[in-house]
Amino acid sequence: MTITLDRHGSVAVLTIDNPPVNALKTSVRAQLYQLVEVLDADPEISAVVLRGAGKLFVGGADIGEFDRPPETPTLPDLILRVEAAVKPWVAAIHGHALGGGLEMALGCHYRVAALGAVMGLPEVNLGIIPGAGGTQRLPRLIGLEAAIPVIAERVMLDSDRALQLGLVDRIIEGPLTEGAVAFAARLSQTRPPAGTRPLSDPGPAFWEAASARVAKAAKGQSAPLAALHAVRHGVDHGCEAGLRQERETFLALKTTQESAALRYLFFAERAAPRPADLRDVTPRPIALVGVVGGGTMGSGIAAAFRNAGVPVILSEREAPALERGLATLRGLFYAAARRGHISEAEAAARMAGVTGCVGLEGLSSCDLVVEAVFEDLNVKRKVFADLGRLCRADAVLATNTSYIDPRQIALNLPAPERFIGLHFFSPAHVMKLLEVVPHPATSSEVLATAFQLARQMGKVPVRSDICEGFIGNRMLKRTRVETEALVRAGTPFAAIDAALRRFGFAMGPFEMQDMAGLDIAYMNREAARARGESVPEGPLDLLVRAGRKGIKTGGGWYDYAQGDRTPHPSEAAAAIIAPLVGAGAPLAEDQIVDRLIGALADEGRAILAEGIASSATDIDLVQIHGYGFPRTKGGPMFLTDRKAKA
Ligand code: T1G
Repeated sequence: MTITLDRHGSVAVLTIDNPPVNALKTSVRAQLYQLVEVLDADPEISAVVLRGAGKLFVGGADIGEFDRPPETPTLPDLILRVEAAVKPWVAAIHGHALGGGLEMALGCHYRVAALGAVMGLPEVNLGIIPGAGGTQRLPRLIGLEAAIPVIAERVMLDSDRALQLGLVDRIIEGPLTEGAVAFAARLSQTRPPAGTRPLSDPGPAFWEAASARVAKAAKGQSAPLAALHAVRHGVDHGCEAGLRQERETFLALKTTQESAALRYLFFAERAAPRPADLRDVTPRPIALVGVVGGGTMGSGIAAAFRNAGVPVILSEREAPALERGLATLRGLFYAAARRGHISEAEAAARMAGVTGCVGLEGLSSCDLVVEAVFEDLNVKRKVFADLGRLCRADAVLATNTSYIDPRQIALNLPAPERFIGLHFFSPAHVMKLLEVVPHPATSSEVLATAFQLARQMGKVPVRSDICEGFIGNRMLKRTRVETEALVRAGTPFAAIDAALRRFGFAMGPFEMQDMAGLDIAYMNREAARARGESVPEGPLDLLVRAGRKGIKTGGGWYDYAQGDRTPHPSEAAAAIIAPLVGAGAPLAEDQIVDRLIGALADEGRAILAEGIASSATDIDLVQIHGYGFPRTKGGPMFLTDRKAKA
C-alpha cells in the first residue's frame, strides 16, 4: 500500500509513501480518491491530515507518466474531490511540496508546514505549466503579485514566506504530525473561503509588466508565458474557465518536443552523478582539496570546491602568482555577494576556507589534489612526479587537462590507480559539466569519489574514455571543421552564427571563438601540423597571423569596441579571409542548422561506437552543460533520434 491511514483520536492521518519523492502516480491518486469517500462517511472522523513519508511532502505528479495519456482519477479530479470533502483536510508539509504536490496541498482546506519546508510550482522547467489548479488556486490564496513569480518564474517559497503570504496557516515548530493533528482536532466544521473565489483584474499595465518580466526570464522557453496566460484567463473568465484552459494548455504542452526534451534532461541530469556500475562502490571521504595553479581554471576549480563547502589549499610556484590566485578567488566570492547570490558573511566564510602555499609541499595532507597548470605535457608530468612523492599514498591525484592524454601525464606516476582526469569547463565555478576521464589503472573507488564530488558540487559528471579532446572538445573540433567548410564553400560566417543563435544557442561558433580566443585553436592546429597531421590553412589561421585573436585583441572574426563585447561586422576580417572564402551559393538557415547538428550527431555516434562515451544521453549532457546547446532541443542525439522516429 502506498497510502497508510492512522487514527489519532478523531483525526485521520493519511501518509503517502511512494519513494523517492512521493510522486502522485495513478495508484496513489486512486487510493486517495477512495479514502475521501471513506473518511467522509466515517462518523468517528472529524478531520484529515495528509502528509508525506520520508524527507518530503510530495515532489509532484509522476513525470514518468507524462508520455502517456493521463489515467483517472486525474489529479484535478482528486483535488476537486478533496476540496468538496465534508471533513476538513489539512496538508502537513515538510521538505518539498512541488508542482502537483503543492496543488494537492492547495486543494486541502488548510496547510501547516515544518520550518524550512519549500513550496513551488516548477513545472515550467519541464516545458509545461501547472495542470491541476495551481495557476488558479494559488493567486486566489496569496494574490497575483506573489503568485505569478511562483507559477511562471520558478520562484520557491519557504515556510516563513508562505505563512506571511497566507499559503500556510501555521508553522509547526515541534513534531509535524503531532502539531498537524492538534491543529486539525481544533477545526470547527466552518470552512475557509473556497480557493476558487473571483480575482479582480489589476489592469493592463500589471499584465504588460508581468509579461515583459516573464518573457525575459523565460530565455526562449514557451511554458512561462503560457503559465502567465493561464493565470490571466482565469482572472478574465472566472476560475472554472481558468481551470479548463489551464488543463488544456498543460495537456497540449506535454506533447511538445520542447517538453519532451526538458523532461529527458530532467531525468538524465539526476541520473548522471549516480552511474549504475558505481552505486555499490564506497567513495573516499574528501575533506581537504589541493589545487595546483591559481590561474583562471585553478581559481575557478578552487571556488567550485569552496562553493560545495570543501576546504581548499591553493598552490602556486611563486608568492606573487599565489597572491594573484587568492585575489581572483576573493573576487569571485564577493562578486557573488554583490549580485545577491550569497551574503557578504558567506563570501567571507568561503574565502576563510582557502589557504595558500608556495610550492607543492603544503599539499601533503590533501585527500585530493587537482592540477590546473599550463597545458603542456612536460610541465604536467613534472607536477605529478612531485605530487607522487609529496602526497599521501591514498591521496587522489587529478589532472584538469582538456586535451592531453592522461596516460602520458601519469607515465611515471607510482600507484596510478589513484590518478584520474577531471576536466572542468571555464568558468569552473559556474559551468556544470565535468568530464571524468579515468586512466586505465584508475580504481572504481577513485572513480566513485569523482562522481560523488561532482554531485556535491552540483555538477553534471560525464565519464569519457581517452581520445583527443575527450567527448566535448572532440565534437567542438568537428563543428569547427564543418563551419570552416561552410565558409570555404561560400556561406558567410555571420550567417552561420545567426542561424545557430536563432536555433537557440546563446551565441554562434564564430562569436564563441572570438570570446575564447582564436589563438587557442590556432595553437592546437599548429601542434597538429607539427605532429605531421594535415591541417589545411584555414581562415582562422589567417586571422590569428594578422593579429586578430578575438575580443582580447579588439577583433577576430568580428570587430569589437573597447570594453564592449558586442560583435560588429569587420571589413578587415572579411579582407583577410577573402582568399579562402568560396563563391558558392550560401546555405539557407535551416540547411546550416541541419548540417551542423547532423555533424554533431555523426561525431556523437562515432564516439559511442568507439566506447568513448557510455550513452547518447551522456553526449547530450556534454553538449547542453558544456557547449550551450539549447535545453529546449534536448541535445544533438535526442534531436536527431526524434527526427528519425518522426
Ligand atoms: N516524478 C518522477 N520522478 C521524480 C520526480 C517526479 N516529480 N521528482 C524526482 N524524481 C526522481 C528523480 O528522477 C530521481 O530518480 C529521484 O526521484 C530523486 O530525485 C500536475 C504536471 C523533489 C526537490 O518538477 O525538484 O507536478 O535518478 O535526485 O535531490 O501540475 O527531485 O533516483 O532514479 O532530484 O532529493 C513537478 C522535480 C512535476 C519537482 C527532490 N515537480 N523534482 O530532490 O532528489 S510536474 C517537479 C525535484 C507536476 C502538476 C505537474 C527534486 C526534489 P533516480 P532527486 P532530491
